[in-house]
Amino acid sequence: MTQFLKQYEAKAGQMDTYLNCYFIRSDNKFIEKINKAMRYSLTASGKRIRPVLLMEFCKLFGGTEEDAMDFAASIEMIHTYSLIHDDLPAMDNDDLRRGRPTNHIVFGEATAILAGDALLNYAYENMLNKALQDPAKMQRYVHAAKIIAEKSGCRGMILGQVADIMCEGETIGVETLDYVNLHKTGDLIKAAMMAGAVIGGADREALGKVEQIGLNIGMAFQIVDDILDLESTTAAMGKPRGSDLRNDKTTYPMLLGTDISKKIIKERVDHAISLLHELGGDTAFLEALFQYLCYRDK
Ligand code: GRG
Repeated sequence: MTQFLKQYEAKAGQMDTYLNCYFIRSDNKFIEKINKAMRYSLTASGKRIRPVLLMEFCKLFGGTEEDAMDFAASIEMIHTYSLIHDDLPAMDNDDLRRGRPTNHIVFGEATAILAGDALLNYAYENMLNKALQDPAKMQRYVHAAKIIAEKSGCRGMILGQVADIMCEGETIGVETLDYVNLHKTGDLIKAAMMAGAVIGGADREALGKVEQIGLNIGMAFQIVDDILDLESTTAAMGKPRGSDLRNDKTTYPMLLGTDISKKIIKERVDHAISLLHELGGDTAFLEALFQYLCYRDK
């Protein structure tokens, strides 16, 4: 295993441990029920990309792990809520997620909706708690929480999901596809990087660069996901890796072919890495992480 993978697994593992600490056992059967459903999806084996990005961008600007941990956990809660809701029968109607039956298959639709809602609210509770605990850095924490709220809400990830649903079954071009990808996938990745940078102390100019890095990595990440779906479908003769690949959804490899899509991924990653270098500091791990995320084969 490469040095990078060892480091990444250690950081993701640390995040797993931390996420587990947010839930306490209770004798109250109602509390126990919602906690169980939240924890089921949150502690399943996700890649923990967003919390690791948040943490690393915080450190790049001089912050510590302790400064960023609650926000890192919170962004993973928001990501997990979006997956639970996306899997519901009213949306993608998926049976499997993170190698397990989806939340609504195990707990029922009503509880799955509530578990998603609860994770979303718990995320903001934890972010605000952190802001209140550290008055000296309250401004940074509130700014970071605002970025996360904006980029995951009706001008960010949710907007992307709405656009995606509205485009189902329609013939769309690259411009519309970029709009969907930018918001649905790119905005939360961007928010993770920007929130980390703000907590670490980035100034306005640096934050603008981080936003551009997030945009490019988020877009590249979605194209990779679509190529992997297409390749696994071809390999399995009609069985998609996840049901994200559906006939009614347009993707980059469907529109432009795999070779051009891979060229676009490389252009975006190269651009992100050159902006990262402009930020200065020790960027080696982040550079390797971008390459891992955008040149992965599974
Ligand atoms: C329902 C509000 C709402 C939003 C849904 C995130 C999302 C928007 C839908 C999930 C489906 C999907 C394929 C989204 C594109 C982004 C993406 C590739 C998500 C998967 O992220 P990973 O690969 O997943 O980081 P893990 O499980 O590793 O965390």
